[in-house]
Amino acid sequence: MEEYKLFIDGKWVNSSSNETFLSLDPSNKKPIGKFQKGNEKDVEKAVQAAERSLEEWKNTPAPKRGEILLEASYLLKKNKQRLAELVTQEMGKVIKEAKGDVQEAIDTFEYFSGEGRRLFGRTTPSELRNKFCMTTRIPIGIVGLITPWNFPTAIPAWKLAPSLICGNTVVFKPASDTPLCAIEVIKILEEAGIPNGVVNLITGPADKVGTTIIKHKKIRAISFTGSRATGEFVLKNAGIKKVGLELGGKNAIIIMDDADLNLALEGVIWGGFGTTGQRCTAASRVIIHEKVKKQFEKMFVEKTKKLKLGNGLDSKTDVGPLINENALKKVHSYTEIGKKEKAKLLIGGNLGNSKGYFYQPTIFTDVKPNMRIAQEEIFGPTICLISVKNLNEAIKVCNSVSYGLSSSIYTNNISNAFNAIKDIESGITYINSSTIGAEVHLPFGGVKETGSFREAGWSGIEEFSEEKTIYVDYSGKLQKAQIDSVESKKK
Ligand code: UN1
Repeated sequence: MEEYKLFIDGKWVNSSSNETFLSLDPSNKKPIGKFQKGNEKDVEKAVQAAERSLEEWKNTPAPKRGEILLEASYLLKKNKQRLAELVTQEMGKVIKEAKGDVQEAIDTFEYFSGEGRRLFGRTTPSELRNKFCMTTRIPIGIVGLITPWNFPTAIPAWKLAPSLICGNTVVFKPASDTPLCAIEVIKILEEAGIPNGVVNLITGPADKVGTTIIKHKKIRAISFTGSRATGEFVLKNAGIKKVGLELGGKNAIIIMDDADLNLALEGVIWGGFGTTGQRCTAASRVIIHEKVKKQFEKMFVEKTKKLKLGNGLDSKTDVGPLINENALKKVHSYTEIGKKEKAKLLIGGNLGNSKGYFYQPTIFTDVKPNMRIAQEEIFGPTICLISVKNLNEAIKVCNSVSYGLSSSIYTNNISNAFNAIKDIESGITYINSSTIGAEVHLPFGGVKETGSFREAGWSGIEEFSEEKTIYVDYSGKLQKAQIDSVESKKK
């Protein structure tokens, strides 16, 4: 079995721990490679390399940095099929979605390469004569990126591309369930010509690698996507750093009585069971108008019955495995919780084929908004149906959770749609489409306990740079803001 290395200062090296861990294919539990169990010393070396390379990288013209990102985007495209198969193998999502994952990485590198010729600042008039005011974007310095396993190429790209175009250097820790996908992304950056030390990759355990990155004084920003518990740990331990957190969701699709139910059903299946429910944006609640509840339940169960569970490389598979044993236990424990809470199990609720970490697509109905299955993030193929009397109640139920990432409403009534846009508490709202499928050139992120981070799109630039304010006084005399400007008005 192949043994993979850490990437520090442009070289692939062993960890000083001399220990490795395995990454498994979740569809058959077979190992796909050996990876370095990085530790504090490795992170320290990575930080030193990132520090050494910072001066040269931040002084490289941004359009030149952009050329490397564009090349990375081309190389990802060239390797799309191979990488997508790897995403399926290491993470489990079906091949069509795995291609989408890689495409999201391609698009992200392409988008941010263009930002190298923008990175706009602003100019604005001064309150004084012969004085010029403007802002410019400057790098933060060394940034620490910690990514989850559910989008093993796309989310690293979301964080790497804006970090790099803004002139930062990077210490990157990928999730231990998908180290190989991360290594492949870094290999592509290496091939695209990223200078030594600008990007450093450390695989390994959270308590050694993650914690050291989070606490490190020389790392000036942390960007983290993952669980709420870890997000809280980041906040408590990062010290005075820029911190960006994306901590999940309990996203709802609202279906009104005037909706196209067939369209809504497709959106629910795609948003709830796509990626086996393992997206931060997954639709895990369906808030349905009571008038159409019975009819929708029937359609929903019929369609769910036909979904084929299996290895994602098989083109006939609709739903792949969960990521690992713990995820399987967690998802099943929520089925038990739902039953205890007296929600009605319509379909599923059991483990699938035990060769891998499979779980049946599961639907609960007659769910009350305050039940745990309707409040907590399950991160699996479990959907809760909650019935409501009108839009006001639907929005109230939608907002009754602590998260606020994505949301959706199916309606053919324009005022329902606009009221939902105005009143739903979430970072993203879709009208007549599911809760998933964000595009890379728009801001992505949530409100409330999802964290107020925005990445991707123009927000990625704001997140991974600092704004510097510049005043140029060419009057040749001492001019005092707030004082002379008021005096000259009086004259
Ligand atoms: C995530 O689940 O953390 O909008 C990211 C979507 C994808 C990204 C999801 N483009 O569902």
